[in-house]
Amino acid sequence: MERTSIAASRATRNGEMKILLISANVAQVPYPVYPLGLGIIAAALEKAGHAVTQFDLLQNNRSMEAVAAAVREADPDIVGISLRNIDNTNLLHEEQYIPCVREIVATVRRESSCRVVLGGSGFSIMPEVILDTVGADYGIVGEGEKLMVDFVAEAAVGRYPETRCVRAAPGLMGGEMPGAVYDRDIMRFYQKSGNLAGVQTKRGCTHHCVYCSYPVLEGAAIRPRAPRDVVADIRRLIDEHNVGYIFFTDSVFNDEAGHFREVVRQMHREGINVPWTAFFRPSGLDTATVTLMKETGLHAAELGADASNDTALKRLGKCFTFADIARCSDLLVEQGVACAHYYMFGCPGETEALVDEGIANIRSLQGAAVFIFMGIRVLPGTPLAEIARRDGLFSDDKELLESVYYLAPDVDRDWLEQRLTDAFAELDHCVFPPDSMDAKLRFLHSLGHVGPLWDLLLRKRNRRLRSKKK
Ligand code: B12
Repeated sequence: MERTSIAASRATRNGEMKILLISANVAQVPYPVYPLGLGIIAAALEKAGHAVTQFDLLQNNRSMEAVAAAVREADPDIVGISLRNIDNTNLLHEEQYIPCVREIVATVRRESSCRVVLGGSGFSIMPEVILDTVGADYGIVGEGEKLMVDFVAEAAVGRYPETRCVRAAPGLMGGEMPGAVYDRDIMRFYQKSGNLAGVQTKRGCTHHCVYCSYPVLEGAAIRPRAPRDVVADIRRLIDEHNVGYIFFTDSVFNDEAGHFREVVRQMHREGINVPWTAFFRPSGLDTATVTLMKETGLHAAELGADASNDTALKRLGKCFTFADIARCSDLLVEQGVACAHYYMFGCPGETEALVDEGIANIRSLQGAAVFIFMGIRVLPGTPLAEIARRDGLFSDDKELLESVYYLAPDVDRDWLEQRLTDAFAELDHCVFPPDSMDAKLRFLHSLGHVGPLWDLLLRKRNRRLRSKKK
């Protein structure tokens, strides 16, 4: 630890520091998302006895004047910035969020000489490059609650880390992963877009999908939270915040080890029945499990299918086939659970013939909504990054901050865009480009509709099918 004289510590005798936490996320696709990571860091800092103020940039209309005012009002010893997204991962309509974080850091600097610490999933994917680009002092990579508390405790006595990036080996267990402090005002703002709130039931991902950063972010082993703690979070959201819909933010909800069953049983025991959704892998479900989940409020399932033909599924590192996807989708649909699938085209190994096979497979699905992406965002630390480097898509990791997308060399980009447009234009339940429904979503949310709402696509389609039959 280095001792510093830049900003003298102003900790009180009992070590209490004033911390301003800023959520830098301004993404509104597919809808604005409550800053759960920020709330968890706030919970850990409050528990350690510090005075925490949470500030949300989107709630404040992205105003840098509001950031400046928040810094003046909080007069913080340390500012922590949560960076959730680098970009919107939509090759056809790219949005970059890092310039906005640079502006926040510059604004904080104008108002205060306090240390600025970055964290969050977006940050943790490319920490060094982002730290340099936005000009913050330190960064905490990975799960931040313990390291941020340690950082603040050291700062209170004027000690700071020697390296600018501090890394958490993902390892917090059970009760060490606190529930969030959901800020009342911030929550009220996010409730206007679907009245959803995120809850985490575990961390870690045991899958090996070649493009995915989840194991990099959360580690490759499942670390469950106690089901009782998860249910306590849900209760607080319902009773204290009047939240109407829960999104379980786990990488995959239905883990092979079956922790999800424990969570669902606990919800059932405690009489929870609130609409909820989560990401599911398309295997390991049966009628009895779906029935129990429905009794706790399961309303919609998002299937991380990702590729639409068996060759691409294998090359992505998936351990299921398209037949498995269709079977799981049918099971959910038959049980009355709204089901959405996500597919990427241009996967490794894909040819134009395989694209057509994938389109036919998607068109054969019954009663599910489908979101279609073109290209795969290349993220460092993933096997896809190595494939993309070999294919000459980039040479230095720094370039990955500017969006680099993988598209199979045997598939022509213009051909693919036209093919996907033609294939799905007439189908209400198939969304391409993936953001083409966002304006409609915003309108429905503004009318007070609750949830992610893509199930409305299905209702519209089913209405049309019914009227055709008459
Ligand atoms: C669930 C999820 C969603 C859900 C959210 C549902 C909801 N209502 O909450 C949905 C499906 C809506 C979604 C949408 C999108 N998502 Co998303 N999502 C996730 C996922 C799986 C979990 C996020 C989460 O809540 N985790 C739980 C919280 C507690 O963890 P956390 O925020 O990371 O916080 C921890 C640390 O990061 C750290 N930390 C956080 N803040 C701070 C601050 C400080 C100061 C410190 C020190 C530490 C720290 O400590 C926290 C506790 O340990 C992540 C992948 C992942 N495994 O992280 C992707 C992820 C965040 N999403 C991503 C993306 C791109 C998107 C979309 C843009 C995709 C799209 N085109 O639609 C949108 C944007 C949504 C928005 N408006 O922001 C990317 C972001 C990377 C990038 N390329 O920019 C990720 C990382 C996935 C990936 N591709 O790698 N998403």
